[in-house]
Amino acid sequence: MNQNLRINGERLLSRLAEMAQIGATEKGGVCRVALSDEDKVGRDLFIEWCQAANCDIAVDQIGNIFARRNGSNEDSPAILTGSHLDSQPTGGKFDGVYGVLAALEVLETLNDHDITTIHPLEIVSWTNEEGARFAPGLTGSGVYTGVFDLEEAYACVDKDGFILGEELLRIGYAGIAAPGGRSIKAALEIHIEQGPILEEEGIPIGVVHGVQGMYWYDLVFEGQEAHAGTTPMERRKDPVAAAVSVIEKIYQLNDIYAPQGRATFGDFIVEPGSRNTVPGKLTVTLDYRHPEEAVLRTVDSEVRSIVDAESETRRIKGWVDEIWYMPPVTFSAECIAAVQHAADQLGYPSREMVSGAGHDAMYLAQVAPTGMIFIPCDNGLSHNELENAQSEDLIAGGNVLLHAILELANPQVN
Ligand code: HGY
Ligand code: MN
Ligand code: MN
Repeated sequence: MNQNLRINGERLLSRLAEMAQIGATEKGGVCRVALSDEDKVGRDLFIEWCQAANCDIAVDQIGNIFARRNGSNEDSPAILTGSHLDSQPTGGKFDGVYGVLAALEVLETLNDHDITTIHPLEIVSWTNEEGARFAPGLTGSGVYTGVFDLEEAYACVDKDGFILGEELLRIGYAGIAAPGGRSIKAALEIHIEQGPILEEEGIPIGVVHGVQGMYWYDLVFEGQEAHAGTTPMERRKDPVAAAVSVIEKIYQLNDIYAPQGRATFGDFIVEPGSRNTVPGKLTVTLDYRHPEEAVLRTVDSEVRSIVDAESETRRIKGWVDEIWYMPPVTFSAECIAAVQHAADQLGYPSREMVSGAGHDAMYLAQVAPTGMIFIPCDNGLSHNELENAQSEDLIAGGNVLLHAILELANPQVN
């Protein structure tokens, strides 16, 4: 009966378009950073759709939103699927949102066809996946799985001095449910690849086997403020000069681990930030990723040595603040198989892959068998307002999610 089941593609596409209006930017992207007014409006719309689909809604103390559809065996553990609604400041229309709305579309399709799964289905929108405003990211799933402490998460402060816990209260999403402990049999997250592989190979479905690991650092360089005109170069304690050589050396270090190593210096905070004053302090953010834990550990120790050596040479204080470490993750064979079966049964070409981007599924994998599905995105572009995905791929992914969930939610009694 279920073999010919397909999602309502038009409904999925129209909801993606409607959600993309919230925080829409001139270049066609979205700005819905975590716990902003725009994030609130997006959350409200998602809950409105879930309530119309007769879901039971729960919001936990870190603002994660769960929408539950009962199964025939109400006491059995649920199949959980979802992603995040928050975006980068210059984000795209599909990063995260696609995983949340494709999950809702699966639930709606089951409603349309009056199909009751054995296991209940829960769809989820996690708080602050991106970490763009409040670092680190994966806050909602990290608190849910016990990796992050709730009070520490509440105390996170953004660049403008706003506090995460207060912003959560302000937008009305400081729920009452204690994070964690929901009874989950398996979890799936569908997402755009955010990289070039699927599109280059002309393959619509990625069967994701795991996620590479990552470090987030603040590289801090502290020198001495001085006059730009009167201070001879040799007398300066210039944090920028130290940072420039550290950055160059880290790029060279990463060349050793090419092509998989990824070094990103995403933000520079200069103090006092006056063009005619030699800066007193420079903070450079570093996001370093690689699929192998041993390489991550080596690079970690090398980065620290490089900062120490260059700071001494430049007669300044330099240090490394480690913001976050996420080890590489391997997903569950059961979930990988369910995704592979669904792609094969639907006749979609697929390929195995490891995710270059971080996802909430990384933390979910610590508490339940977890897997991911990827679809291509144009030019592999993401974290960019021009992010785009093709309708046929968005719909194909939704159908794979539907059938993978049916397999996991209705285990065949042999
Ligand atoms: O940074 C990441 O990998 C994710 O897209 N937030
Ligand atoms: Mn994402
Ligand atoms: Mn992202």
